[in-house]
Amino acid sequence: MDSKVLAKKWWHNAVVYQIYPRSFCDANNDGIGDIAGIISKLDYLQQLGINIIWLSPVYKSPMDDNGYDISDYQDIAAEFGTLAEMENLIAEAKQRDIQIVMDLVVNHTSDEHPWFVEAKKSKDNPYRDYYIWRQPQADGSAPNDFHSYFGGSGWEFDETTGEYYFHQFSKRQPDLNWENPKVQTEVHNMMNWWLDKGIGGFRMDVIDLIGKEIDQKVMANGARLHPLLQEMNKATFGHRDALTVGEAWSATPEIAKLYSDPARNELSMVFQFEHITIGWHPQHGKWEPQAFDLIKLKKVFTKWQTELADNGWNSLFWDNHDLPRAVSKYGDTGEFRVESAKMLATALHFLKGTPYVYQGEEIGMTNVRFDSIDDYQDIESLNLYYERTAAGVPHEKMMEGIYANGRDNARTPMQWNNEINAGFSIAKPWLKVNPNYTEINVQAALNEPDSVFFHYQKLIKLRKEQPIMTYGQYIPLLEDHPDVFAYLRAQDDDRIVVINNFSAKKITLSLPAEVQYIKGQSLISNYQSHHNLADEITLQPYESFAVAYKQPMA
Ligand code: TEU
Ligand code: CA
Repeated sequence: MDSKVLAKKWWHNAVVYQIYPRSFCDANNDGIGDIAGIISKLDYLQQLGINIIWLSPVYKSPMDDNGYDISDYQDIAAEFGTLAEMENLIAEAKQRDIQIVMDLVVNHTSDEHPWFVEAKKSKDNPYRDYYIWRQPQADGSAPNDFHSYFGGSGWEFDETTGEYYFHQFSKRQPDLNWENPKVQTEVHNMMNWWLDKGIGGFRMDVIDLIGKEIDQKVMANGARLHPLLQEMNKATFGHRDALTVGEAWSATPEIAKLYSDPARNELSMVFQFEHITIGWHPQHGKWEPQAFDLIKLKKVFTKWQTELADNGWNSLFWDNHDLPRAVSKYGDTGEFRVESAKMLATALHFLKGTPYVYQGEEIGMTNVRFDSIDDYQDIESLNLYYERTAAGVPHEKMMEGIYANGRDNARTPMQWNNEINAGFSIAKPWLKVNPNYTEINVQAALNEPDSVFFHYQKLIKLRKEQPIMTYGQYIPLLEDHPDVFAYLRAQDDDRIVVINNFSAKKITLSLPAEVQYIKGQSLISNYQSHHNLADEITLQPYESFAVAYKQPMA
């Protein structure tokens, strides 16, 4: 029954907490979150029990894409603080047994990065080949019809040198040319500079795109991708026992194993997004969300749990700074907000892999519906709003797309208490606070022993106590049930059965033979505790629980 024994890693049973610095906590009251604000909340994160913080970019940047456009990789944006404060954050976190994982954004730089400023000067500038330039077509138009993820062409014309440069995101985020060995060395040196400062590893932005083959129109998973990652591993974090997670929207289980099979010396794991994109429209993507289909979602989880069971490692997440809030997408933001938020946490955290908690998820924060497009800040939402409405998409329809999947849903200020601006800042925040902060906030959660916060705290503690949660085999149950996500974890004769009602309905369920009449111990639940099971059970709306038991000898 046991899965192949993996060399144990310090991060195998860790839980990661993602911080979006602009929206976490504003210590100097300029309306923008900062590093001093993060330091002031480390005790709160220690109480939650997390061991790793993934810190979204804090580097110098003109903030065209909120820091995912970096102009100096080895300095801190003034609005976030100073290098000394960053070093203090690393030290203060370590004192609380928390490692800092930095965001590595090297598919592209900012157009204000000195490399690009130089590269634009002339065709024979020594930095020219740090980026991707092509001649215009005979009629002066762009080299090809590649479309940027943020709308418009992926090619921008540069008057000075009469050539186009390539950018997969905004035109102020020119793509780096990873075929240039100088670029590789620059990035490796920068990564070692940060590792020498005591960080615990890197989250790697759109890492699947660095191996692109422009002229063959291969953007992701190009032939050079994995050799580049193996060289990066060898030159930087490979001998440092660091956690590395690559953002790879194009990953399949096969490809994910190439990244995360320890024998290949590439990364610890990847973020894959199949459980996200199944809810998107095949052509119009996230702007025309599709009806939720639990059976489809379960199939995706079972595929990834099963295919990466023995070699490779999964990341587990519902939320991040680009995605809508899970309780709004899969749960209920009204009567059953707390129950559904807890259910989603249990359903995810008992799976095999490394769980990620996005700031605010631990208190059940929800999506937001701002009245006007002018209230939105996200470059992707704004660009696509104007591009799609100009192409005839009705305003209301596009706003529904933004309400459902826009990135600002995840970026409203963290809700610390029910005072002004939710305790995020005394000053007017850079993005409006979600008005439900009066009810949903950390202070209220800490004052309520049965809150979503303490549910996450318990799940994180259980993962440290129950090796089966980390290394146990995953076995799907009730795969065809339209409203219940149930599965087993198995290690030797230890078992955990996990049952989750994804609907607001009461459901009477015939239990699978494997778990009928088991006598066990309740590990966690969001209604009453369950220790022993019979042959059937009636689940309350969004009811969710996990029971540990011994497999009766055959
Ligand atoms: O995201 C990659 C990416 O494709 C998403 O930005 C995109 O929004 C997608 O539609 C998901 O909703 C990474 C970062 O996470 C994101 O914040 C950056 O904007 C992007 O790369 C460029 O650096
Ligand atoms: Ca600030």
